[in-house]
Amino acid sequence: RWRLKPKQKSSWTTFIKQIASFGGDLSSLTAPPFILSPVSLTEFPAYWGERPELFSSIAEGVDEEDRSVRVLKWFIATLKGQYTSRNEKMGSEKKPLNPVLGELFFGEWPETETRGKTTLTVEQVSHHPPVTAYRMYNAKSGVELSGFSGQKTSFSGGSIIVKQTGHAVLTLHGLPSGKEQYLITLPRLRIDGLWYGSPYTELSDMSYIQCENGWLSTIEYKGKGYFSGKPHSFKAVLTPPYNHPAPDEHTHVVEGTWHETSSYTKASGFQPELKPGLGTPYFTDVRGPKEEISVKPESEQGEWESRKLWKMVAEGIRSGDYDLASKEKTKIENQQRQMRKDEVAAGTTWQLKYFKKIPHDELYERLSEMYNGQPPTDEMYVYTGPDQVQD
Ligand code: 0T9
Repeated sequence: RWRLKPKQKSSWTTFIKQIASFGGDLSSLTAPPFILSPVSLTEFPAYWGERPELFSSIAEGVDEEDRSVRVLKWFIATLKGQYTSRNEKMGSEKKPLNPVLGELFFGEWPETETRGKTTLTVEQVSHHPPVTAYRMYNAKSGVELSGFSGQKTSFSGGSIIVKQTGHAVLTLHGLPSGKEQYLITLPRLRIDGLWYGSPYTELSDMSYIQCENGWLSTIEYKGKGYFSGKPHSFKAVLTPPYNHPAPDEHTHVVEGTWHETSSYTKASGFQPELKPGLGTPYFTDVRGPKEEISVKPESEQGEWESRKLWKMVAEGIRSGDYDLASKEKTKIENQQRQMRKDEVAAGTTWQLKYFKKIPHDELYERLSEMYNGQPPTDEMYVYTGPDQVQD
């Protein structure tokens, strides 16, 4: 069952034992070279946009119910990219580069006949612990996603358990009925397969998509051996607001696997009108290709942009020159340490460029109480860059 060569095996075992006894911020541990990814965590928010048609067409929903279905569909369709794409591309889950404070990532999914341009802005807003803020916006449809992402990790039963801190807010601007917002919570992860040297991610527990008008999707995640026996299984139930006149007829249940297909197991009397190309017998079918984000070449990027900043480290990892990778990584870390020292000496602090931290997200406070009693204390990073929407 081992996928590793004997020499890798011993360094891997040492690393896993270190994780097991450490149980804190994994980003600070030194992992064996073969598990390193050349991609920084600041690139991960791009997974939200890799089904651009599903994202922009949320605004085409004819009413709250239709739009809630579309938000759920888009969300489920992003999970494959978010949680299995490293396995597909690199053979296993890998340790991403740990972003530096102020690291930036920009990209877009260009306009086509069927959709407007979607842009992504990402900024690393904290280094220890790592926190990434992001904002994705499609001006033509008025669909905007804002959020931030951090992780709390622990070790249990041979797996790394990752509780995601942070949440996302999807806003529909410019609907005839006014602004409409959805609060999206994030699932819990388990990194399995550690002892065999081939880590992969499984999702567990529940996550929620709460529309401020009362429509609520409750998504339950199970792995192999639970309700379907298949890995990457989920069941989503979308329910209408409590005062809806016909709640049962308007409850939707979708079941399947988030990396392949899912279908309605209880369709409401209502079925969303789907655009050509979006309609299949499935609720989601993500077996086909997704669309990766377009990013400017490194030669046109600024010094703080992720791929330029990590260029040499990534080159070292990609080519197997781990001495180069580690030398270049040390350079970046030393520069960072020096900057922090200089700030202390000057009595200044690092200023974020595209986001502003607020201690309490008003939407989170208002909506989180509606479904799972989470204490309303979550902060938020509000986008302050160009192209902001006033409504
Ligand atoms: C937000 C996502 C997140 C980031 C990653 C836990 C993890 C860092 C955070 C949660 C995205 O929207 C979705 C997907 C994968 C998550 C990563 C998987 C992972 O293993 C890493 C952690 C920090 C490690 O690198 C652990 C070390 C190693 C033993 C695993 C290969």
